Amino acid sequence: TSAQPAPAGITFPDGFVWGAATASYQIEGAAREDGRGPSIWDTFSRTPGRVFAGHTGDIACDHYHRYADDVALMADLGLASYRFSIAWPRVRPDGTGPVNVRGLDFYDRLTDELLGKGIDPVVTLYHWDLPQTLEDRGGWTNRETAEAFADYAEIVHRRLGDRVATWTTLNEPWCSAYLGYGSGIHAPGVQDPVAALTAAHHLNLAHGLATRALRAAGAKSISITLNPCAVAPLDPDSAADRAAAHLIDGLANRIFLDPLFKGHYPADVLAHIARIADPVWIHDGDEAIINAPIDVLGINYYTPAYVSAAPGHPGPLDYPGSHGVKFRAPVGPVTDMNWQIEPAALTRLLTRLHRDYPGVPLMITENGAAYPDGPAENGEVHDLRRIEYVDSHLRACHDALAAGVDLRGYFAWSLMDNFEWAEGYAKRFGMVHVDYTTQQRVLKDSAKWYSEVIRRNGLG
Ligand code: GBH
Repeated sequence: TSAQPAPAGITFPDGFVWGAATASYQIEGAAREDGRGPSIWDTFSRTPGRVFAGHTGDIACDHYHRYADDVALMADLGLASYRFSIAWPRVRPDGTGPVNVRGLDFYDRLTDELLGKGIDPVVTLYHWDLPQTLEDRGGWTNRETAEAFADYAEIVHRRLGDRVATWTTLNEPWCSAYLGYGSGIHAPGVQDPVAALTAAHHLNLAHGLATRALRAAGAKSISITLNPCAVAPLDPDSAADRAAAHLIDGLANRIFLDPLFKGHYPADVLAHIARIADPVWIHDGDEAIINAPIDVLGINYYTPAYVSAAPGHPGPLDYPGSHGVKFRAPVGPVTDMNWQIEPAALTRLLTRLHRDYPGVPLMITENGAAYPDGPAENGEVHDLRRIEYVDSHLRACHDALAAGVDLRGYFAWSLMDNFEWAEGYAKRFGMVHVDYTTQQRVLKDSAKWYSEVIRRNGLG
């Protein structure tokens, strides 16, 4: 075999959006401040055994107090956009009822700080921190949570809509539904396939109702972020493996994408659900609400999945009713999450979405890698593997563009090291290193490299 040629330089289209992303519970801290109510992640992380080493988001990156310094860092990097999420329990501590103005004030200050530095704020309304009061009434298994979400969306828009153009309803409803209520590895930690499927529908409905409210309020750009599973049959020549992949594609992807863009759940997905329970939670007219037009589809991508038919295999709890399906263990290089690295799977995913759901522009709203970067030494962190990960995935994005995919931008996950959910602070996804003792921020090599990518709008 001959040596690989050095990859050629590539340039992205004019106006390609370069950003970085975070989420409220993962960075803010200040969990009991300024009238914030508890979220399901406060409850979950304070429950022994749920999160690695008992870590919580009580302090996290203390971004609530350090937001101005953090925005200055973003400006140093040359970010055009910053994707952050709003904590529902800061805005409405009980999910419904009184509005907590001091919570809105924080996002108002953050928005103005960003705009003052020429950075476009991209708001996600829900990145998993559901008010605990709503969970006490069933959380996402309760249809009323979807209605409460639309009210909350309108409240936030009323305060920020004059300055925030881009609104994302939900981040990764698959995770909220299936990790929250299926496998229970995320808050609220429920293990119940029926609850998981019910939650998936109510999350879809929440998106549709919020989209309607935001549209009526004049929101400029509305989107949802999904984490489509880049699933493929382990043996493409095996009909049984192809059927297994189709089942997972239905439960992971088409259950969200089809009502969103086609106005109805796929027949095979409905039949699958019906084998588990009578889906009485899907009401006439719901699919039409979910089908409201959106302006952008956000895609979070990290890793592919290869599945095979394995009769008798229990199947993962985060895919309700998937017994007989086996996920292959990662092959080849993996990140610190043990997630297989395969940039070409991102190109395939984007091409497929563009083909099957044409007409909606796509945005990479998260992509990145965890590596156990050592503590900063002499103000430096050498995270070459993260640079390689992002470089190769940007090339995969460029390949999708070349194939005609309407991809508008890329947000790195994450701006800084943060609370990685069930993994606590043990996994570091940041381009900026955070010392959790001193709260000192240090630009990793990847941050410096990324700012150069942004400056030249491409890769050398
Ligand atoms: C995102 O979730 C979140 O939006 C973000 O908050 C989080 O910090 C970030 O990613 C990093 O985790 O376990 O081998 O089957 C991503 C969640 C990751 C869930 C990939 C499904 C499948 C890989 N997804 N995972 S595997």
